Amino acid sequence: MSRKPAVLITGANGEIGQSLIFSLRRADPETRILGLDLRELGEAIRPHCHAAIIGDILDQGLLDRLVGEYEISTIFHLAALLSTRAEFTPETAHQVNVQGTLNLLKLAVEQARWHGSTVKFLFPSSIAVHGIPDFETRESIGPVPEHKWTIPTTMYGCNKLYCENLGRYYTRHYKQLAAEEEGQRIDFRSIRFPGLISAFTTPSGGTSDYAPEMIHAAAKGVPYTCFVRAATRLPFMAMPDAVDAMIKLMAAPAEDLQRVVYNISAFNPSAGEFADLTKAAFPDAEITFSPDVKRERIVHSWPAAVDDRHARAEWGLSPAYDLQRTFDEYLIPNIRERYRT
Ligand code: AKB
Repeated sequence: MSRKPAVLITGANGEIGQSLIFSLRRADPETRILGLDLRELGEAIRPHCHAAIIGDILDQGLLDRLVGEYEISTIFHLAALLSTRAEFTPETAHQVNVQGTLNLLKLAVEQARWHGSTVKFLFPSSIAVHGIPDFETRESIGPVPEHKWTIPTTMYGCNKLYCENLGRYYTRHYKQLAAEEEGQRIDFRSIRFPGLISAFTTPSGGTSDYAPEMIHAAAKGVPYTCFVRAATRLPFMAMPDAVDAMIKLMAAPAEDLQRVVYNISAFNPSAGEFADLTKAAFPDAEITFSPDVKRERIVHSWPAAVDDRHARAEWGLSPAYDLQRTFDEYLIPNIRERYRT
């Protein structure tokens, strides 16, 4: 039994989870982190977790035990099946991405009831909630705001969009017809992430993976065939800025927030520009373009740029890394060190 408030992170072993754990602990070494993942937590992050829990967000018994054992004040619900993987197993993706999120929202309500205060809930949504019909349209519409073009074409996009709505429901309308007022129990906040690029981990199962795959392959001296055309543009962000954005949004006073879901982005290079910067850093890199029509169609259904003015105005989104700085100060030095090239 441990009744000090704890932060629950699902998908703790994933790309975002690992970075988030380091950042939270750096900001406050006393933070009690419960790291939950299907796989055993990596050695580097395990010492930073008060408890490392191997388990499934679909295991109701496990979640019930967490409610009984801990006082959870904050949840970062990062566990998900990403867009490419979800297209191979759409029903499993729905189970994990939607049922898993519902389970966590229910856990948050029970926690809030149990200890009588609001539970904060961060949900990472995605540019995949957008669905743009074709390449020409995406080139002509300019930066896309949160409420436009929201008819996604992927299972992952459908899941994320629905869960944004679930979170809004749990925060603003939960059991609205109940005889007794529930009061506000969950404070759900969501960020629509662009493609993310980390120097320390490689993604798996996503469709924005071509950018990080390209640079990690170049550093390892492995040829890379990019599955979108060189002209394809997509919003991206360096991982430290993504984590910083989550921490900033969670710290923002509720009265400053006008919405539940926020677009964010930092830069939006074409795949060709990304390849040029990669080759400038690794002159021997072998990068070719051979578009995979189906995966490229998914990328082209996402915006080439997003309008993130609400995040900037309401909670101070201000990415520190533009594209050049991401390469010069974050990716290249850390990736070189990682592969010792
Ligand atoms: C994916 O490619 O599925 C993710 C995303 C854009 O949310 N990286």
